[in-house]
Amino acid sequence: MLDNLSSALKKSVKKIVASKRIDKRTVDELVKDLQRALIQADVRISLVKELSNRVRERALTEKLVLNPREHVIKILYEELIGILGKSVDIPLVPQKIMMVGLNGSGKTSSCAKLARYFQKKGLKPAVICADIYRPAASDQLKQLCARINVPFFDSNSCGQKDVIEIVKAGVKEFSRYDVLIIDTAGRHALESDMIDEIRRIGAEINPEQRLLVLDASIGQQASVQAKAFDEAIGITGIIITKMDGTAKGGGALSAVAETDSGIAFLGTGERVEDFERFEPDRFVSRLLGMGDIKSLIEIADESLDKDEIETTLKGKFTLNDLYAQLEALRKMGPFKKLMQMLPLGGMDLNIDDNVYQVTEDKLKRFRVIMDSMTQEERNEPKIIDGSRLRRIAIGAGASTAEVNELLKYHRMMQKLLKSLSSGRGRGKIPMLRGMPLKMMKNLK
Ligand SMILES: Nc1nc2c(ncn2[C@@H]2O[C@H](COP(=O)(O)OP(=O)(O)OP(=O)(O)O)[C@@H](O)[C@H]2O)c(=O)[nH]1
Ligand SMILES: [Mg+2]
Repeated sequence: MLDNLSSALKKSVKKIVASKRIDKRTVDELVKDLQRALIQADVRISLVKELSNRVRERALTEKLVLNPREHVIKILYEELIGILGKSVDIPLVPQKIMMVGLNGSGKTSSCAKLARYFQKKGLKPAVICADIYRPAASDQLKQLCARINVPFFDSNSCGQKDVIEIVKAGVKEFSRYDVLIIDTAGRHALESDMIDEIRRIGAEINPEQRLLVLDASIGQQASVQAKAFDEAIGITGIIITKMDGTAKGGGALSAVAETDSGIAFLGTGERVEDFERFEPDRFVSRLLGMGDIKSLIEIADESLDKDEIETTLKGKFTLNDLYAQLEALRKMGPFKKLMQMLPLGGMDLNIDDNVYQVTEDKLKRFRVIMDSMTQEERNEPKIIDGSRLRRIAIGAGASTAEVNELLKYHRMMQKLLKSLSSGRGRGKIPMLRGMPLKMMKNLK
């Protein structure tokens, strides 16, 4: 998603991280790169200019709270959220949602995606097709709904031909469901008969949400459409689809951010699961390669004991700690994925791939080898010399190479965790604070 923009921004961040000093030249270069990247993503030129002025001004005049590099990255992050991010919350409550938008924008696909979204959140969705003009429309939606086990209603379900009658019958039929999603027919342009029809459906069922579906490839034009639909029928939120297939997504996001409407969801592919809530901070973090900090904190909160981590990070990290740590990490999911979620984790950290490949089998082997060590050796692996190594290997029925592998692995983790814990600031998860810029340095 927005690969070009993202790689350009990541490159800029990398340059900042690598620069020895943050001076006017560095900032000017950053601003130039930023302008190029945003204009290519179809962000309005005057908006790009405003943003670059602000970045330049803030980077050079604001009082430093962080180190200069972190300071500039923070400004970049905040300013990008300022132009790309205007989100709206669709509450997880029983409600009726009407989907509107021009032809081919992705309404029908998004109905199914949205249904699945609510389903995953534990609500019972049902879908009503109010597109009576395109014969294939009903089948398309019906198939999508069947795939995700969501009940579906259309003109065939009630024998009605009139859109209002169909919707009325559908709402009645699905009175026991939590979230009713109503697909409507699109038109090539904002035509009065479409507006009239949507208005009539709206007046009949009074939906809590009227979501406008926009194709990301329209870029800056998104604001024109958003304003027009909002004036005509009142929009409560926007879904931007096909973020995966266009370089102009940044233009669409920034254009919407300038209107009164907020973005609720993004469509990121053709599959029903290619759909996500639009959360500006997460979105921009990802664009910058700063990882999904919030997600990581959530996952970590669920599966790790904070005090345990604190102790591990503060202490000297023995082999015993390694074992406990590995088990905890295993609970959190693939380590590589976790590393990518860390701030700046998307960048090449130059960590040996072995770090990621701790399989369950290997864990068991490591355990057996550790069992063959004395308490002293586990606490102070440095004392393991050649003869101790051989003794441990024999005791564990392992080769000395295997024991060495464990020791090497331990050293690698020790180094990694040490660099993580040396980040400044102590928060919920200490290693997430103080941005691992240091980590990058240490691992280079
Ligand atoms: N790559 C990609 N394709 C999408 C996305 N959303 C929708 N599509 C595709 O876009 C095409 C049009 O999507 P529909 O959901 O049928 O659009 P619609 O607004 O219902 O179209 P009409 O009912 O004709 O107005 C289909 O081929 C979808 O598979 C997306 O997020 N990414
Ligand atoms: Mg459709």
